[in-house]
Amino acid sequence: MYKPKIDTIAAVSTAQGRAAISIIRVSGPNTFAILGKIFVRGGKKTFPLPYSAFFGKIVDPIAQQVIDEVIVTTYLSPNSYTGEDIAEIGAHGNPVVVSRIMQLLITNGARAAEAGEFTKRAFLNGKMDLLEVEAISQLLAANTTTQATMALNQLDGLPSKFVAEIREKILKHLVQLEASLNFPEDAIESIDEYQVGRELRKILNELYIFLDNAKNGSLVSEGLKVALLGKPNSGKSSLMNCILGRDRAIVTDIPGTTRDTLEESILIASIPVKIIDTAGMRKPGDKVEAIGIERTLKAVEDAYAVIGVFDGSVIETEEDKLIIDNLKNLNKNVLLICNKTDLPQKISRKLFEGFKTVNLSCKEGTGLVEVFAALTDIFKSDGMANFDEMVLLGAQQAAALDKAVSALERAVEGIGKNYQDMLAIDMEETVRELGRVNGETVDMNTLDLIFERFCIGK
Ligand SMILES: Nc1nc2c(ncn2[C@@H]2O[C@H](COP(=O)(O)OP(=O)(O)OP(=O)(O)O)[C@@H](O)[C@H]2O)c(=O)[nH]1
Ligand SMILES: [Mg+2]
Repeated sequence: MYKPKIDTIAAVSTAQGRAAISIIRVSGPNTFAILGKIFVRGGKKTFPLPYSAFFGKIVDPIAQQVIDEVIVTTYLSPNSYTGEDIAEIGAHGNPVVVSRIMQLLITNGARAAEAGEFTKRAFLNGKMDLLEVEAISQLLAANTTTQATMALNQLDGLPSKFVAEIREKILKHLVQLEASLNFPEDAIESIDEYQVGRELRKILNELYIFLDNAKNGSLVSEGLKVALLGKPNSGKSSLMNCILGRDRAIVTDIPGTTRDTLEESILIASIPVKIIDTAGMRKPGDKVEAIGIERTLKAVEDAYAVIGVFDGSVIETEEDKLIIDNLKNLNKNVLLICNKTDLPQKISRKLFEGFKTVNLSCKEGTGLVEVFAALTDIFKSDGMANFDEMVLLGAQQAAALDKAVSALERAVEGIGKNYQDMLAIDMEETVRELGRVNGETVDMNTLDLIFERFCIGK
C-alpha cells in the first residue's frame, strides 16, 4: 500500500449557499499550526483537545481583520474521521464568509481537498475498509429511508468482517499449500487436498449467499424496475397514474398516446421501485412510434419485473397474443393485469393461463390493492425485502467479487483433477479479488475511481 501525501487539506463540508451555519473541515498534520495563525479563541481552555469545541474568532493575521465568530471542534489523531488531526470550523453560513475563511486556510498552508479526499484518508489510515467507504457513498446518495438503512447496516461492519474472515481462511490454506509445494522434501505435512476442497466448497457456498445479497442490494438501491407492457389503449398509462396516485402520464382514448418511456419512483412495502410506462406494442404507424416501441422492448429487457396490461373489454387481438408469447419467454417476474373490469368483459381468460392475473378497473380503482399485494409478493419471495442482509458494492467491487467467485469455483472443481499448483493459482486469485472487494489489495487507479464519486468535503 502506498503512503498518502501528508499535507493538510481543507474544504467546505456543508452544502453550498446560505444557511444558518456552514462547516469547513481541515485535516492533516498542520491542522492546529494553521488554526493557530487564524483562530483567536476566547477563554483559557487548552487548544486543541480531543473531541472539544472552542468559541473564538477567525482573524486575517495580515489585515488584522475579524472574518467571523466561529465554533471550532477539534479531533486529535488517531481518533478522528480521517485518523489525522482535524478541526471543523462552524462558521455563519454565508458563502462570502465561508470563502474568505477557505482563502485564509489556503494562504496559511492548507490545500483545497479533492472530492472524497477526507474519506480516502480515512481508508488509507485504516479507519474503514472499502465496503464501509461504499456504505458512506450510498448513505450520502440515499433517496429513501430504506436505502439509508441499508447503507447504515453496512457501515456497522458485518460485510467487512465477513469478507476479511473468508479471505483470511483461504489465505491460511493457500500458505499451507504453497509450503508443501515449495518444500516437498521438508518435514512439512503434505496437505489433504480433499479436506481443503471440502472447506473451500463451504466457503464458496457462503460467498454465493454474499453474492446474492450484493445483487439484491444493487437492485434495491437503484430501485426495482417494473415495466408496463401492453397494446395501445390497454390502460398502461392509467395504471401508472393509479399506482403513483397522481396524474403523471397522459391518458387519452387515442391508441398510441404514449410515445416515449416514462419512469417514476415509488415505495412499495418500503422497497424502492421504479415504474416504467411504455409506448403500446403494435405495428408502428410512423418513425417516432417505431423508436418508442424499440424503447419499450429495451425497458422490458432491463426490467426486474414486467406487468402485462390487457384490455378486458375487447376481444383479444394478435397483438395481445404476441405480448403473451413475449412474456412467456422472458424468464423474469411477470404479473398480468386484466384492466377495464368496469365494462362488459369480452377477452378470453384462456389467454392468461399460467400467469398470476389481477382484475382491475383503473377507472374505478377496484383491484389496485391486489396489484400492490401481488407486486409485494413477488418482491418478498425474491428476498427483496431482506434489507438487513443486503450488501452494497461499487462497480469495481462487484466485478472483483464475481472474479473471486469464479476463481474459487475453478479451484473447487479442480480438486482431485488438476495439479496442486493450479489450485494454488486459483486460490491466489480468489484472495486477491476479495482484497479488491474490501480494499486490502486495491490499486491507486481503482481508488481514484472510487473516491471521485464523492463530493468535496467528504
Ligand atoms: N372504462 C375504462 N376505461 C379505461 C380504464 N383504464 C383506462 N381506460 C381508458 O382507456 C383509454 C386508454 O388508456 P391509456 O391509459 O391511455 O392506455 P395506454 O395503454 O397507456 O395507451 P397507449 O399510451 O396508447 O399505449 C383511455 O381513454 C382511458 O380513459 C378502465 O379501467 N376502465
Ligand atoms: Mg399510454
